[in-house]
Amino acid sequence: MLSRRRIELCLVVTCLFVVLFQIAHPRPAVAALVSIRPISSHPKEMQSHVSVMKDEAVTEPSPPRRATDENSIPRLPKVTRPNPFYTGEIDEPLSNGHAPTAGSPRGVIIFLHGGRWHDYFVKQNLPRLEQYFLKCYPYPLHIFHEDIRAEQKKAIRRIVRSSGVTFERVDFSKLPEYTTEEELSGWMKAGVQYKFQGRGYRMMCRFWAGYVWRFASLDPYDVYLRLDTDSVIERPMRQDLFRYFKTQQCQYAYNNLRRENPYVLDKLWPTFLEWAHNPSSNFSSSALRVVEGLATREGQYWGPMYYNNFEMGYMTLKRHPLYQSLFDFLDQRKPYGFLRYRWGDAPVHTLGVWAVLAAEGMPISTSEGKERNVLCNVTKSVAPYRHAALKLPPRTMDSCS
Ligand SMILES: Nc1nc2c(ncn2[C@@H]2O[C@H](COP(=O)(O)OP(=O)(O)O)[C@@H](O)[C@H]2O)c(=O)[nH]1
Ligand SMILES: [Mg+2]
Repeated sequence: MLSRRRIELCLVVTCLFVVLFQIAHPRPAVAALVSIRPISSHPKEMQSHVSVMKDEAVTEPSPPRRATDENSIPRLPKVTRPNPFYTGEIDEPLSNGHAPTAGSPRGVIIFLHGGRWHDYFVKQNLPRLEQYFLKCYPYPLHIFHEDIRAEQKKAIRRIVRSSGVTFERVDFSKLPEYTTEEELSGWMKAGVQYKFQGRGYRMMCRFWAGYVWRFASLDPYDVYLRLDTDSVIERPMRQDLFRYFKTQQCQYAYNNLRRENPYVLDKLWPTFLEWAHNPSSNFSSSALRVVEGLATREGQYWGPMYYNNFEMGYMTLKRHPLYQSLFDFLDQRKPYGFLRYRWGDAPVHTLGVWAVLAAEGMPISTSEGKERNVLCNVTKSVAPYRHAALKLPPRTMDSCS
């Protein structure tokens, strides 16, 4: 029989061993999950690699970060999930653009050309963007399009004299495997759905909500500004919006937070909750409580959305494994709400942005006056923006400060 003293000794040695093992093999944290990988110099090669990235584990939220940590979501591995809209047809920018000044953030302005707005784009939107911003801060433009014509490209390049413009074709022709054109037509006629936008618009919402962030052509950039062809910068911008975004320690910037039409939100919130509670999502209950706090009032989802004609953020936010996993869940699982119920990209990216920032322990609030808040309304402070404004002041040349 072992003496009591020997048993105690054994216990002490075992404890010591456990402690030493913990030190040598710490638990994986979020930082490990999003470790740096080199950027591929072969974007097409990367894009055609369509294996679904395994959702890596976020077992618990990382400790709260200070709002002062600059760009504190670490650089992420590239998104290697499938991208059905990718075509590989891309026109490199002509040399008319000059590079942003040294030390500027690696920013890009992204558009999707198509739908009914071409005239407004070339007559109102782009000339003002050129005069009021690019002339002083020549950030590149990346214009995705379905079928833009050669003369339309030429006209755009004639207007945007200060920046390089890249055109990249996207393919909205194929529906996902889970549906057919016939079934989609039925969905678009069911109930109140006939009052809302059709196939092209619904594909556009899937594009902006998730697939656009998978294009390897956006790899060189850290911060994006997404504008619609009907978004217009009304007056000269007195400072570099991208620099402002960084120096204010923003993670995401918007125009306004408002309520989506409840008729196009059918089942979005329950599907989000299904994703959040699904163990393979690795979304912590504490992060879910944060999102619930912002997205519900008296227990009811109120359909908040960062109005989608203007938004800005770190690429790391939209490429985050949690964001992309949420998007895939919403896009690929029943009820297939983008196509069936015309879910907009705005309420979806609002939930996705909050989910990521909550999981990363960032200070977020819907109240604009809050000091510690990485969500910034920049159109009040820096970027005078209007949606489809018709009565506009004349375009005047303005000297850069
Ligand atoms: N390629 C393509 N672009 C589209 C289509 N529908 C809308 N867009 C573009 O997507 C953006 C958003 O469309 P918009 O009509 O402004 O939507 P809203 O802001 O939700 O009212 C705009 O830049 C449009 O030019 C489409 O069917 N195909
Ligand atoms: Mg719009």
